[in-house]
Amino acid sequence: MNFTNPYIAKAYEQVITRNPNEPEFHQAVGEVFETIAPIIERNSIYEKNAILERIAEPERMITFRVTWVSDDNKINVNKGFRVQFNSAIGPYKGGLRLHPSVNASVLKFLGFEQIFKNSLTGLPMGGGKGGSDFDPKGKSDMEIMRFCQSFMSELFRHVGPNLDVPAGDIGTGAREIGYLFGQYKRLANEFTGVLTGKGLAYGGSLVRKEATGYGLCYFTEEMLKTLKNDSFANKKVAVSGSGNVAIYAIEKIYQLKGLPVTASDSDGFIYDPNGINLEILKKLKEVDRKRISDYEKMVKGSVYYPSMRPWAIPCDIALPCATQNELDIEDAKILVSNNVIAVAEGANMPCTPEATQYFQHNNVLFGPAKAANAGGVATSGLEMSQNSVRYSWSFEKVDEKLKAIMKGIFNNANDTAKAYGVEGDLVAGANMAGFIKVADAMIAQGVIY
Ligand code: NDP
Ligand code: 2IT
Repeated sequence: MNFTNPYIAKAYEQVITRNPNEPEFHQAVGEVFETIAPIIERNSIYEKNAILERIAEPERMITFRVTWVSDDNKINVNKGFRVQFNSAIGPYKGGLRLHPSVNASVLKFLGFEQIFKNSLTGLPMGGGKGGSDFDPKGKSDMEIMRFCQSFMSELFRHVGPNLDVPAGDIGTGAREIGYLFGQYKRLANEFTGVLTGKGLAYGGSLVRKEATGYGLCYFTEEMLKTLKNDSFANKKVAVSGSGNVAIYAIEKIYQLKGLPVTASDSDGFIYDPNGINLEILKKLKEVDRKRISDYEKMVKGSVYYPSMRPWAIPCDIALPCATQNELDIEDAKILVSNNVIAVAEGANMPCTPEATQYFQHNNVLFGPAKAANAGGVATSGLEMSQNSVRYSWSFEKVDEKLKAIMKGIFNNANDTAKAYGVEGDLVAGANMAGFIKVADAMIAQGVIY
């Protein structure tokens, strides 16, 4: 990282020395610090209030032991975490990731990103993230239940509907949220909206399941329309991942008349030139919890490749929806040589900084994660609103609100980029727009003398 502004350079250096061996966290902070220089330079109030030093330090970081018993009666131990990063504009809000790669660096990068993403939604939500290095793959339902109960047995004292409201992320879907909610309710002895992504029968919101994927497509459609007078119609789309975000991005691509041709998991990807069969994909992943390689046996004409990166398949639009750093500079070069027109991040930080810059320098429209995938947490915010008034809105109403929020996020990022002299740079626009609101709220609330 090369910062020309000395205050930003110093604040970043401090993040590196204070948080050694946390490359994902350094990357996420570096990307934000790099792009908000115009704001820091135009307004000395942020330096005077040490906002960069403060915003990059979590308000609270909780780590705990999670002990659970597997089906063979063995006692297992995992690490549990909750990073309560920033509560300047609302209660901490963000998902729980269950994946063996989870550690403090990964959760701090996710929690840091969440601050700005949540700010962009326009809803009153602070930033947080949590999870465990528990691997849900191959575990029985009962093992998942026992793990979730044990995890919540510790977490429950740190969360609450006006304090911190977790939700899903990688490895945490409807099943896990159900078990977590049940345990919270038992321990707290109250029925309250402490988690989002809940089942519809017990306080969940319509559209929450679809929200991240749908929102990603609403954002991309708006970006295509405004900046290129174009749309998804008749476009070939490469999608990575085959989880919650990828599945509902694929569903919305079809509704917008595009053709999604790939889906992947951590073992490999499937290329289906006729368009991914959504019904089969849903059954495979949501019901049977199988691998994407099984798709090839079920759909004629499809081909399975044992590599998790589908980016060499020629496409007009690329939507990385799996995990961080899954699209690097080599992938970016291939996509550009195949004339990709737009890339939008469904996952958090899926493109490396070099890949992002390569797209931007080659006039590829680029929708950064904080803006493009904010539809999930935005709809979580709508779930919180419905819970607090004890009412459920219709699918159409929530979907309309989601669409308006995504359009608003695009316009905010685009207008902010223009206002600060970096027209068309949605990475900078989103970071600056998200930052200003949080930083101003932090200043307004003062510091302890
Ligand atoms: P899921 O667990 O539903 O699906 C994750 C998908 O990505 C799976 O296909 C999984 O394959 C693949 N994947 C996960 N980790 C890796 C890895 N290390 N290497 C390769 N492939 C991997 O998660 P979601 O769809 O919810 O999340 C996907 C991304 O979207 C994440 O970055 C998440 O943070 C982000 N996101 C999610 C939101 C939500 O509302 N759920 C909201 C905003 C962002 P496999 O099964 O083999 O692990
Ligand atoms: O990364 C994300 O925004 C999420 N995993 C969703 C968080 C939420 O609280 O809905």
